[in-house]
Order: sequence, then structure tokens, then C-alpha cells
Amino acid sequence: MAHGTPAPSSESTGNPLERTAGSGLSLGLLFWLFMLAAVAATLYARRAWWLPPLAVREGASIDRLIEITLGVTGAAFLLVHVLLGYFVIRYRTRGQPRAHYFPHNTPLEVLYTAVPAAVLVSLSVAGLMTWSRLHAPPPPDAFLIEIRGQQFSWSARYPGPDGKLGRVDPRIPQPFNVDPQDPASRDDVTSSEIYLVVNRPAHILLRSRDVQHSFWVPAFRLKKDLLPGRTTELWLTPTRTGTFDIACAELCGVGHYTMHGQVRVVTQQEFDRWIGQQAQRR
Ligand SMILES: [Cu+2]
Repeated sequence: MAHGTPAPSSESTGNPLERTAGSGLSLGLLFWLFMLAAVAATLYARRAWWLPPLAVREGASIDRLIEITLGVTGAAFLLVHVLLGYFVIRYRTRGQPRAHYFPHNTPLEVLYTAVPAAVLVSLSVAGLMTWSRLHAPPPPDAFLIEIRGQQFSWSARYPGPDGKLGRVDPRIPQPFNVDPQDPASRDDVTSSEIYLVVNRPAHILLRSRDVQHSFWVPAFRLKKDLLPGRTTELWLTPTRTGTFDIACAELCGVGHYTMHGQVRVVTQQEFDRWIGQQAQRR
């Protein structure tokens, strides 16, 4: 209200305009709560309200991190909005044109700086610890596999009985750029199907044939970019057998949306049988 304007003389309970505004506010709030409940119920009924069931051991720490982060930020969100709503209603204008004003409050400022800083530092440290665990070297008995992305599909190369993948050079015009002179390449098996072994760490080498892609299996939680001309890597331990969707998580061209695939997690016996069949087919 402009300086010098006289305050309206009506009491808050006597003003018909204010009564109308009050009932409008309650109706709005009811409508909002109803919408929120409807959306939550739909998501819950469709089981689309949370991540797909976890399928790798290393993903447990990521899930815990997501839950802690959502819990802390959700509590802060609720607190701020409940307070905001309370202050809006409690201190709405009721004929008093001037708000109470104080320029400075040291204890309050220290509190609202120190508490969020401590919370954010704790969340960052928890994230860094998880990150360093996931980026540690893979276990020595890990199952080696190369997964390759290209516009717009996925394929894989498996080492043969020697356990070694043949040398690659992007200048060699082979489907996987494998050097045929390297003896380790002779028993390599390539396939458009991606198989991993349950309960056995998999050391995945990621290579791209053309542009940047990103290997992402939502049930594994982990995601890694594929960079042309470079090999990136990732390791994980599948804990459940089954078929899990891969989605390319990097916009890689007009057909990006079609770049999905599947990872099949099987037992060691099933894998040995399958790889034997693939080797014979060569
Ligand atoms: Cu892609």
C-alpha cells in the first residue's frame, strides 16, 4: 500500500470480500490436494512410481544414495512450503499496511547458512564415497566383454577360451576394428546379443563405432558414455537372471529413440552353452 494512505477501517471478519477470498482459498487448496492424491494413486496403481527392481550388487549403494538424497531434499521441500503457506495465511493483509521489518538477525543467519551447508557437504561426501567405490579397478576374475554402440544398435564381443580380447585399431576395416594379426583375436566371438553371467563380476569395455552414445540399463542403475576413438569401462555384478532393457542415454542422431537393446543375464552353464553355439557358427 502506498505511503500515507489511510488504513481501511473494516475489521477482518466484517469484510465480505475477505470472506469470499477465504472460501476461494480453501476450495483451491482442496482441489490441489485432490489432484495430488489422484496423481499419486495413479502412479502407485501403475507401479510406475519408483525405479525398476535392482539387478546388480553395486546398484544398492546408488539406491541408498537416491533414497537419502530424496529424503533430505523432500523434508526441506515440505518444511519450506508448509512454512511459506503458514506465513502467507497468518500474515495476510488485514488492514495493516506496514509489515514488521528488521534488517538483521545474526543467530538466524548463522543457522540458515550452517545447517544447509552441513547437509550439502554430507550428501556430497556420501556421493564421492559411492563414486570412488564404483570406479575402483574391477575384480581380477571378472568376466570380460566388449559392448559396442553404433547408430542405432548394440552388439558385443566376447573373448574365446584364451580369456583375451584381440587388439583393436579404428583404422582396421573390420566390423569391430579387430586386428586379425593379433593371435588373441582368433577365438573372439561377436554377436548382436549381449549376455552376462549371474553372480559373476562383468568388466565391460565400451566402444562406439560412430558418434557418442551412452550405455544405460535402468535395472543396473549404472550409466557410461561411449566415445568414438576411445574405450570407456564399467564393471558390475548381476544378481538376478533375466532380460534387462538397455536404453541409449545420449542423443545420438535421428534414430536415437530406437536405440534400445537387451542384456540377458544367465547362469554360467547357460552362457557356456550359448557361447559354444556362437563359436561354431563362425
Ligand atoms: Cu545412441
